[in-house]
Amino acid sequence: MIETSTPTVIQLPHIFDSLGSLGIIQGAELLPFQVNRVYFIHSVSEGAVRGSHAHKKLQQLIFAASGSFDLILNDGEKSLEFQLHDPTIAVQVPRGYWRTLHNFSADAVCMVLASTAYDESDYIRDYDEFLRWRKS
Ligand code: T46
Repeated sequence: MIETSTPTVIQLPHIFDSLGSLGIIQGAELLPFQVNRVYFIHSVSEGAVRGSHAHKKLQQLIFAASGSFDLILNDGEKSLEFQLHDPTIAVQVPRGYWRTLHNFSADAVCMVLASTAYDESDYIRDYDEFLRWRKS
């Protein structure tokens, strides 16, 4: 069985004042990994489902910088669902979880901080292969 840690909800520090809100992600203090890539998903087509894959090594922090979407994380046996709609709340995604993102609002911006550069060989895009990998 592949060893992974558990997805964790993290409160992102923010400074709120009369001008608005400023969120801070200072990697070493908040995350168990170094951030080597940041990407974001926006203008998602109505009804689109994104993700539907797992990563063998990649760790991520995912949050809704704007709008809302649902994130489902599956370890091959059970699923956890997170409704992300608040830029002060993020989910730390360990390696080895099948993720599905759906129910995007029109204004949703999905921010992802990732532990490694893009590497297609880190992806498992077939669910049966994912189940075999988890059991290996
Ligand atoms: C994840 C969810 C939340 C790149 O060239 N570089 C990159 O850094 C990324 C992330 C993607 N791409 C290419 C690969 C595909 O040709 O962009 C295209 C779309 O990627 P993908 O179909 O993997 O997009 P999503 O939204 O299904 O998944 C992405 C991430 O891949 C994944 O790590 O967790 O966002």
